[in-house]
Amino acid sequence: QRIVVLAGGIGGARFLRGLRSAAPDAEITVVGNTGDDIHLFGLKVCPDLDTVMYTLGGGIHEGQGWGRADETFTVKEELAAYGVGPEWFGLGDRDFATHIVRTQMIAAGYPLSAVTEALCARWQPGVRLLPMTDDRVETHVLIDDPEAQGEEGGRKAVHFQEYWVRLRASVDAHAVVPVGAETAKPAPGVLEAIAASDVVLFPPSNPVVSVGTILAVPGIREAIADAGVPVVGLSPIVGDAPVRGMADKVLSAVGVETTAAAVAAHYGSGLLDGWLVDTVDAGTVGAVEDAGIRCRAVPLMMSDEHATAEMAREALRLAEEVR
Ligand code: GDP
Ligand code: FO1
Ligand code: CA
Repeated sequence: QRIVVLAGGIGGARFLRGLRSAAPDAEITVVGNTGDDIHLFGLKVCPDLDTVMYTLGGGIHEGQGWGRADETFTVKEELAAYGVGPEWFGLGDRDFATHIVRTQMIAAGYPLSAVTEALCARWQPGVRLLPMTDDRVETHVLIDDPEAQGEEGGRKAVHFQEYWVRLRASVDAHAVVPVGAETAKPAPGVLEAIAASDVVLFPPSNPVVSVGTILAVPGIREAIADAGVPVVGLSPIVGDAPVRGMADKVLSAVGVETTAAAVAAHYGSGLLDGWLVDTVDAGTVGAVEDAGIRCRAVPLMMSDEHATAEMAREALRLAEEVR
């Protein structure tokens, strides 16, 4: 069985760990979000690709969900001693090595997809990890600019990481813009994997800044629709709130309510065939089905790998029902 998964960071990575154990013989291709990528200290950092790679490769800081286990921060402290920031982004020593290798290979002319494959040769994630594109796409968030208050257009765009990590999404997002997406091309292998897939899954990743950004790369959404295979998603919203993170902030920015049913409607019946909501949201199953999307309520908390594998099995079962 060939499965394609559009994944962000933590939610995508944890789901993939369950999927891998639920479907050990499946050929899993992950199309990873690169809109979160940021250049820091001259290095290219790809948080979502690295979260998937470290999680599936056994190197992740489990409690945090991102970055490396057993991490130290000597380089960061030394940079700070020079007054060189940003200090709000925590790059650890072990993690730095990944970004150095990546940046060096890119400078040598390798596309991000080839670099990701090379990094995965070490981590052996057990899936084929592809960036959504080799081109530069950067998600920016439009927020109020206190410096320009009262004036028309008193707003500014900040990098997604600045909004998420430095500002902790504490201010309203007026818009989310995947800068560069409109001219980006899917990375080699992405459209081919989708066309050859038996099922496409949307893990419980952020619908706006993870899955939404991947779908913003021209050709990917169309390839999924054209593949003619079941497309099944799992809600990252449980009980009208994100399980973790601040997805409600970016959902508001695109005019979508923070409910499992609203996220399904946002993807739409033109794209999505099946949708899993948590048992606490069982009351919304009817509304989702009325919108033309087959829906089931099952436990959706990824508390451990066993529970997550069961979620993956439910998603694959729903895919068979709508096939
Ligand atoms: P990020 O890039 O690290 O933000 O990760 P993703 O975009 O892949 O996933 C983020 C989403 O995962 C958030 O909106 C969370 O609500 C969701 N999430 C995290 N843990 C769980 C869980 O155990 N169950 C469900 N259903 N969603 C989860
Ligand atoms: N998230 C944080 O909340 N604080 C950090 O300092 C931070 C550093 C960091 C370094 C490398 C990396 O791959 C991820 C990192 N993240 C950090 C996570 C991350 O950038 C975001 O949670 C996701 O991009 C949100 O989608
Ligand atoms: Ca992310």
